[in-house]
Amino acid sequence: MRTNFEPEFSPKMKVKSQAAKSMEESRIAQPIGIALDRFIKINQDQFAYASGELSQLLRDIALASKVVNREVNKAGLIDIMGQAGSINSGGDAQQKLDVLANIRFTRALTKGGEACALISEETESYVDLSNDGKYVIAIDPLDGSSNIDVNVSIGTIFSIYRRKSPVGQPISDADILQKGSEQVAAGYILYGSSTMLVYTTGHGVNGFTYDPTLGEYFLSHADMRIPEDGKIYSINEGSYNSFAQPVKDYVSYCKDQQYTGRYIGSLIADFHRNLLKGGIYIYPATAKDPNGKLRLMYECNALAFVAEQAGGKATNGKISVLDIKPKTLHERTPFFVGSKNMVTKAESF
Ligand code: P6P
Repeated sequence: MRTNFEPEFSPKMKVKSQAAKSMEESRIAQPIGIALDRFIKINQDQFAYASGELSQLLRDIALASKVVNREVNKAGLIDIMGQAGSINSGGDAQQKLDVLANIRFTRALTKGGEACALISEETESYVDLSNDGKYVIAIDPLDGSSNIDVNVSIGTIFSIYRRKSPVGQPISDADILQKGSEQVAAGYILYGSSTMLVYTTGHGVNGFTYDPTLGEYFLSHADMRIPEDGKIYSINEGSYNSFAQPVKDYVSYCKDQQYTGRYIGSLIADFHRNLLKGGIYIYPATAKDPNGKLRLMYECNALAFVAEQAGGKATNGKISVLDIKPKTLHERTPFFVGSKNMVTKAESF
């Protein structure tokens, strides 16, 4: 597959990246086609106090995603389909790719040395990476893994926090149970018809498409903004009978407005489509999941940060997700995320 961007080395690109340098202070995006490494380097200056560790951390995550992407793309070919036979902290049957993705991201982040602790859906407690890294990572290595065997897009979700306790001290709850508003970076990788890395460091949101023939991510969606309004609502209406009345009323409102129902059953796929086209994704409290199904620390916080940085909104139905003080690692929260005006409308119910 030929990439339709100019590869990094073309002289014209050099000129553009000079131009890009002059824009580095603004949120105006760098030129489409710039390679992820160059983009990170140019924008590193926006992180005055980061002497490169955050940049290295983003590179470590991108590297692990390339390995996972390769495994996801051949899942049907070698025997890593189906269940690993083990159970994760949430009681979900672990798919082999879940386990593999968790190993890959943990290994990349451990080797990178920038993260001192790792919070993962796949491990009961946090993992102390016993190094002097300045950052704490919360990650869902492979969300929507029940979709693997049916070839539906799946994703990795990550949040990056600054360590609070002094380096050299043991990791404390203050380092681990941080509010989403404390994130310094967050994003996701979508293993879909193409593989994309979408992330923010608090200066807008940018999307990179992976070119497997070059083994590189290239900027394909610069300065992503979610439309303030949308006509797509994503919710599992199979649980309709156990929704709270206001949620039922909002779903009826969506039908009255003749919105389109789109629910892939893979959070990242639904979120990404709504980010591009406008829409709302809702996973409310249900009889089965009275606090909602999605996890605050390694699913909702990251997507809430991305959504808000793209001009959208994310709440638990009452307050911003980013303001929720986590009490436990794997706690769940109701989740309303997407176009600002749609989330506000849903809250009004
Ligand atoms: P339900 C996948 O298991 C997941 O965590 C999200 O990716 C997805 O949006 C949601 O759960 C689907 O859950 O209960 O609607 O099948």
